[in-house]
Amino acid sequence: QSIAITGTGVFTPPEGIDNDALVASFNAYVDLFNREHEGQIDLGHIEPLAYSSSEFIEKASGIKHRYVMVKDGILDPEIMMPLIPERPADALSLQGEMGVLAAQEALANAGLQPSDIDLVIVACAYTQRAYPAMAIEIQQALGTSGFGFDMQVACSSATFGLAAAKGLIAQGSARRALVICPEICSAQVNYRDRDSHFIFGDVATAMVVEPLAGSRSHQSFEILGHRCVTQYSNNIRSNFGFLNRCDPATAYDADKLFHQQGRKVFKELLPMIYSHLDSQFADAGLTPEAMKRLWLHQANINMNQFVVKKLLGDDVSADTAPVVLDRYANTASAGSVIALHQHREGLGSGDLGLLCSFGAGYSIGSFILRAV
Ligand code: CO8
Repeated sequence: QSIAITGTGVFTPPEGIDNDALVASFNAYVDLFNREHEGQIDLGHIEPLAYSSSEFIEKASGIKHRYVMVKDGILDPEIMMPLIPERPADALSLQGEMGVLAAQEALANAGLQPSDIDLVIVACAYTQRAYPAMAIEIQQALGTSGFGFDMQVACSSATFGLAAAKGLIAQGSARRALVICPEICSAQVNYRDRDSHFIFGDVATAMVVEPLAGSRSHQSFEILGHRCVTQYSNNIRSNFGFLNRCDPATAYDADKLFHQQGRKVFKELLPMIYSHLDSQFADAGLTPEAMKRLWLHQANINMNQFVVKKLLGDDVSADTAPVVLDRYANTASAGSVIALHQHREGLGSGDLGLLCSFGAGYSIGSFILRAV
């Protein structure tokens, strides 16, 4: 049976931060640090910190702005993290709330009610707790039936989640699924790190996945094929985890936040993406030129331009490979789904497109979709 994405939704957080505001706060932190460590710096025992710049950020990444769930604290050079009050156990969690809002839009676009769904997969870079699963909380909040579970594959969580949903529907374990990616990346950003303080933003996305036959959606994307691959690398890493508190001396060290060797990632991941897509297209009996739209992972504009050029050559219009990272920044797993949701118009029935994630792990997940 043909399985399709029959509805998508995006919840955009209420607050935004542009590069200039972020850089002003980072540079105020640099001044504070260098003043505080003046003696050590003068003796040559430590290096002074260097300023960040909006020009660098836009040129190196394409990012101009990011949304965050909670702005309070992020721009304060004495704090430099979002101050997110803990909610009581009987209240809907922050990540649950984002997920529900994205899911409701996806359900409306699919022409479905929560009771039509019997599988919820929450797939994202971090879940705010281990159990009960975020998916089960969202199942309860929405009023869906069946079962739910969480999965984490960093930037490829959405595509791997989509693959899991498709497989479970195909084997008869579920009728219809929601794949929800509530990403609160701001909580894992090291806003004191010049190399990465600008990279991430928050968002939630949702996709309804179901058999095409009987779908009530006005706009669906049939899944023609997909391919997932992983290959271990330490070049994008966070050591945050449930064992942190068992070593109190290191529990709050900077390695517990996102950190990466951005240049190495660039160099190693691109060839992996090229060969992955080459073999996927060859096996599907298709050429990249058959793709009318590329909904690519949104981590870095230069990286995306390399992928687009490799697939389609030089003369590619902006709407063929839509960019959302200028406003949303890197939103881990959600970026390619935001692109799909916001740039799904203008395709004729039968037109093909590629939904593709790549990132930490390393991991790549790619779907060839046909507009219905
Ligand atoms: N302001 C001014 N100058 C700077 C800054 C700054 N903020 N930062 C670095 N510089 C300087 C450097 O010091 C360097 O100076 P010099 O040449 O004198 O040594 C110069 O600028 C160039 O630095 P880089 O070589 O580091 O700069 P790049 O051009 O490589 O750009 C990027 C850096 C933007 C990080 C780029 O390498 C990149 O984006 N690479 C791809 C990485 C990628 O895609 N990573 C994926 C990560 S996302 C993911 O997998 C999800 C993880 C899970 C979610 C996490 C949620 C938090």
